[in-house]
Amino acid sequence: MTVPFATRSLAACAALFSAAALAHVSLPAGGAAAGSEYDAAFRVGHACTDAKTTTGLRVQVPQGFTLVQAQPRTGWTLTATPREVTWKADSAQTALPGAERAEFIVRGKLTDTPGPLYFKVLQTCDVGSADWAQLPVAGSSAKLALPAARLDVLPAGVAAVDVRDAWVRQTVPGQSGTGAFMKLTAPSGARLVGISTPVAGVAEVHEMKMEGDTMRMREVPGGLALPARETVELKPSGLHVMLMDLKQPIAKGSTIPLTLRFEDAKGAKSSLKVDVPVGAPAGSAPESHGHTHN
Ligand SMILES: [Cu+2]
Repeated sequence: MTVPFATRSLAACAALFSAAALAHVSLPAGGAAAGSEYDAAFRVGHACTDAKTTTGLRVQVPQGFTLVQAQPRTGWTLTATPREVTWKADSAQTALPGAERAEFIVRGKLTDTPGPLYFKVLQTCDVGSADWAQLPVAGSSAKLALPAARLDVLPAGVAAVDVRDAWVRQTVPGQSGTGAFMKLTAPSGARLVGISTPVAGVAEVHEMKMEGDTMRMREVPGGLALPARETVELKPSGLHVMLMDLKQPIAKGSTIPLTLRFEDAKGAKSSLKVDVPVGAPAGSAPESHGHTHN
């Protein structure tokens, strides 16, 4: 069925609107290493209900986070005490428009004890305010209307990297290699330096490069850099994980365990094990050309 253009663009607008309405003041997923110095970047992606701009943000510093410094914002007044950091727009002109995203960054030293930390954030707007201060209730999975920002403090060796929308391409009989795709975000920055899986003899991160008229792939030299808080997407015809020397067919409906190994800027090693479903997710564009390796 063909969707008329007008209907499709309306649907896209509705999707954008609802995503904005559901957004929270939050920290990037992926967590942070216990004992590390961490830039908590609070993302504000919308104003309060019925408001047009965000005019202030107050972050309560939880136990387990020792404030080092807060990042000033042009046109805003910053006040910081060990327990509280506040930014306030100097005028309506410097307030944050509802449709704009911004990060408010607080650097601190994290506790050595792994576990979740919750930052309560009060967002004030041209009209009203939103108190992002609700904590999860033990034993309840009910969705909170105004959740506090959560940070997962991770034990040593567990990678502070968020892995999303991962999938592995299924194989046809006789195929010896395939690709794995995902979105990776490292809140504090990291480098993907190795991959392993029991289903493949070799697993590498590949990049695609034009050589004359030919698209070729090769292993990313020195590992794949994941800049802090930037999402790096591995996708068909772009960066990808190449699984070679397959030991079994990769069947749709199964899952493939992948172990991703990372290093941070100081050389500290960590890893993450993910179970990746086989088959392109619904809505993703099918690959237009074959994926060969040489
Ligand atoms: Cu490849």
